[in-house]
Amino acid sequence: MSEPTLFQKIIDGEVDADIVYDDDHCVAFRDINPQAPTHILIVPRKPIPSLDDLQEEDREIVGHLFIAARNIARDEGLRDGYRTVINCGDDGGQTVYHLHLHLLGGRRMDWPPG
Ligand code: D5M
Repeated sequence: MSEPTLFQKIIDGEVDADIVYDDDHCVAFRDINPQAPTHILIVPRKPIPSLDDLQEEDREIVGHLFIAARNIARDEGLRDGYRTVINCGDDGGQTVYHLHLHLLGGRRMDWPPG
């Protein structure tokens, strides 16, 4: 068995995090290095390494992550909009290989991203 990722340890309660939401399918916590006034990571409990590893059977999980993001954005009061991001692989800027959706808000976002 491979070593559990940092996010798996957060899900399992072995590493502390500022958890803002959790349910049967996902856990959401504040990013330790926030890139916006609100920066939350929404992580499926299933340890899917990256977007590139998604299987057909994961359709519902992915939809669930986005519905959770919408609900958390409302709870965080992001009335003027927000951004969701999934980094995939080295060129995509992924550093933790447990799929996660970034929810960023509270400031105006630039485009294109860096
Ligand atoms: O995003 C990985 C993100 O994970 C990055 O924005 C920092 C964040 N991070 C790293 N360690 C922690 C802990 N311990 N708590 C909360 N957030 C953390 P990626 O898309 O893989 O680059």
